[in-house]
Amino acid sequence: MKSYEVNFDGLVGPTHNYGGLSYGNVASQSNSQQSSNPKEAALQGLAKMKALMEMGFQQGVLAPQERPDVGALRRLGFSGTDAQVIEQAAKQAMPLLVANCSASSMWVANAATVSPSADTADGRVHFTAANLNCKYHRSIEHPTTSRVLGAMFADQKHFAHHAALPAVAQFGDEGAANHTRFCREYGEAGVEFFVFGRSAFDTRYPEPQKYPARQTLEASQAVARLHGLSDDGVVYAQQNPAVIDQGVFHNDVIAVGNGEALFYHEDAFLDTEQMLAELSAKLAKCGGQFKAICVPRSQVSVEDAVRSYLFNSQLLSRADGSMLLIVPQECQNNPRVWQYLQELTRSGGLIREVKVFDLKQSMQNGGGPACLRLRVALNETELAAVNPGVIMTAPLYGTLTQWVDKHYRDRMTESDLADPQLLLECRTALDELTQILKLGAVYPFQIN
Ligand code: SUG
Repeated sequence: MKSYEVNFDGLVGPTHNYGGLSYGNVASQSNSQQSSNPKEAALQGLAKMKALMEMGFQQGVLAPQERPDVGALRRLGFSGTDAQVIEQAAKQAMPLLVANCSASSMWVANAATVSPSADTADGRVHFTAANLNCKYHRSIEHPTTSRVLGAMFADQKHFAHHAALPAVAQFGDEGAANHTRFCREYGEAGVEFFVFGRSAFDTRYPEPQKYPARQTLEASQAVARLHGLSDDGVVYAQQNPAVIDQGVFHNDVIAVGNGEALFYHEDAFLDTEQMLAELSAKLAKCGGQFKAICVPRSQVSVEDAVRSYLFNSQLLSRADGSMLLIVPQECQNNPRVWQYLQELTRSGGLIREVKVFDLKQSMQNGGGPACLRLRVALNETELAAVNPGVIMTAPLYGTLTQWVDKHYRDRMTESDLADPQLLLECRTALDELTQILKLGAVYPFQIN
């Protein structure tokens, strides 16, 4: 049976803004308080989805969340009508209003961890919504994420959904941003690679000194258990704490895998040799041949990797077995990274082509091409069981761009978030969106 990697991209929500909310994420911190352009952000994301669809890849779309999150503000003690809740929060605790307005659900690599049916004990595709417990503004995403994923992958014969892990730092889980899968074919059993930043219960693992390590080993192990993965089908590796301290807040800022290949920076991991040997041995048991593509620090420094987001790229398989790298424009703007990419594609290795996308609006908050997509490997039967409303087509692209043009503002600053009109605009837009994507009622304002 045919199988595919389907990329579900997060549609940028109407409140996209630069809140400076993510300590440890260099772009988020350095662009704090700049004015944003939500309309441009959403159109940039849609342009990438359309381009991949036109290249022949399977492409889907994941809906944004309701923001401002008035329910979350109420849980923090603000009361009255919805407009009064926003007004009080703006007056008394602007940082809380900003956090409750974040459009951060666009980075759907953090929405969930997904295990394809070929890897799981019950032969279903498993999803665990990420608790995103390290940052308040992201920790409020998972209830709606679960409802949206449930509406997209509703058929229980093929899809199993797990609630987010306990919402404590010891089980900090950032979803697919710290998870990669290696396989020969997408439909065959593979090796799931879980990368963690620290251990919550075992003091032998070193920790970063400056910035938080968001993903714990214990969270990764819990997800592997929930999904029914076999020991032979799993490899755990620790991120180098020194790179977390340089701004690598997720492993997908310094490594990306696809098929049998791992493209990574020399300084990305601890115990790299042992990890490569384990990946190679376990993939061989699945009939695959592991291929490591290491980028040496002498050619690209960690700083350049973080600035350019070279590794936050999408590594895609082409029909002839070679691979294509989707990178953000920031890679082209960095002479050392661009030089490296020229040499890489000319070398006759696995990665033959690089395509550049302008995703500046998202990049300025630390979200590149890979952050914006959730990969779901599906066989033909499973793909047919996905809600067809969320699969990208030329007409859907047209409808969504019109929807963005109609509802989104082209400028947003902190003071705009206090405008009670913004809440109404967002709800009107999202109500229409659930009809476009045929999701049913998934937002708090639709179900409460
Ligand atoms: O969690 N930025 C996100 C970026 C997530 C990127 N995802 C992956 N690497 N997969 C984060 O730090 C910034 C929001 C703000 O500052 O307004 C933010 O949440």
